[in-house]
Amino acid sequence: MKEFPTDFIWGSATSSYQIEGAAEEDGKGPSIWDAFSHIPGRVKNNEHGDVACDHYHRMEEDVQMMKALGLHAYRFSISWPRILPDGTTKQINQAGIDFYNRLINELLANGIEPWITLYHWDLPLALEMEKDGWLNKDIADSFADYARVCFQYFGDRVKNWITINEPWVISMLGYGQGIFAPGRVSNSEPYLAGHHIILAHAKAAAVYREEFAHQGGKIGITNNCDWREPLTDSELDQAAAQRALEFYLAWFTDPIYKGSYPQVMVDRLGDRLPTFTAEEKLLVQGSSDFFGLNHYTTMLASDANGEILEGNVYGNGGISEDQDVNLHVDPTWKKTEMGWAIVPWGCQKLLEWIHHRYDGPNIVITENGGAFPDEMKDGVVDDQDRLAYVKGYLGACHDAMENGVQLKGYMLWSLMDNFEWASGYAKRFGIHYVDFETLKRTPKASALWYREVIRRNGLKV
Ligand code: PNW
Repeated sequence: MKEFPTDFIWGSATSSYQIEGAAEEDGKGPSIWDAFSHIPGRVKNNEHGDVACDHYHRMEEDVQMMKALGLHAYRFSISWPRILPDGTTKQINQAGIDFYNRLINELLANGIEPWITLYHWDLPLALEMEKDGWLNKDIADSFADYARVCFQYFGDRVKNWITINEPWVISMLGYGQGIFAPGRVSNSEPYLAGHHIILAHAKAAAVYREEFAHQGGKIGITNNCDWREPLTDSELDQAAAQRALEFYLAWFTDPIYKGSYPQVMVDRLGDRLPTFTAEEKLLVQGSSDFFGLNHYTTMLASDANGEILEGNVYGNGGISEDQDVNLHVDPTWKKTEMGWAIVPWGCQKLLEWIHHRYDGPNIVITENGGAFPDEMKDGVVDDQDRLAYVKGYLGACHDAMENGVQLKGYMLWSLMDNFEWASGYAKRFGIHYVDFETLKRTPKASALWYREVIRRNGLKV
């Protein structure tokens, strides 16, 4: 048995746009994902989150599902425009406040700790149309104002706050490759958006620490990162893998833990990478109480030497050239339905890389999981592939902890099948199966297994 510490936090995660539905109900304003998903061609089969899992109307049932699992923690996000319909505090939507109050109270009444993400990509559309969203520095203040509203209304009961989910995805997929909202394609905007994301996070954290210290909670940010394994042990490939990790994760975590961007980004990006003033550096450094990490996969990195090869995972767009790295997947590795390779040892290596680079921070894995081609047969979904994925990654977490990594919790993505962004409903990440016709939820084999892992506080090996 691989046993976990007695205070280890076992959780599961979702996000507002992916599960709530009720897109135009009870005074909610539109978000960039409402708009983006309704542009023909942006999402597979032109699907959208208008109804999604209808969690907005099935919240009590969903909390019972979490209780049956024995979850310690539930990570969900607040839809910014459900609370502030135009993104500003001009109007606070009481019905939105009421919904999240009911959810929080229901969780606590069932012994489940709420972990709230303030921003999981559903930016109020008005801020995009009128202010250019994350490209405008003013967004940092808008976000801090929104965060303050959340601390005011929910902070008496909520003690775990995640400001922003996955700055890399917001910047690179939203402003670089354009495959996520707001759908822009550029090789400079990602770095501007990323800069404002860091400032927004830091301002919200400062509001929490300065005005709400008496609430006694913790606030941090969640970044995503894959592992980058050098293709060969040549010095050039080793340096390429390191550079790829710096362009992915250290882009956001170096400013927060060290006060500045990685030197390699400064050198390679020139004036496309904004700079922090002395005052901003102080605001940003030390602004996260824990290291939130979403991790799914691993790629092989090799030095590109100016030549981006056919088949590079990120194509010829800015990402590959900027870091001068070729990324590939070993053809012998098994993959999930997203095409993401299943490499548990990459998870261990990444955790140890973070541990060493940032002096042993408290890490929480706020997402890990996989999409698999689930089939419901006689009322049962026997997702042995997902179960094996999670078992492998949890084993890797345990090994990293034995090597000193301060991992404090693990949240499985996702509690239930949901709207998988540009992939629509075709990609299922849930440990509960959702029938999108009837919206009925059914625990998969992985859910029944995860319940036992939580109950035993460990993995049978
Ligand atoms: C994360 N990538 O998204 C998100 O936080 C979730 O909302 C999402 O459902 C989950 O992972 C599964 O996709 C990512 O291309 C999207 O590297 C894309 C990437 C990584 C994470």
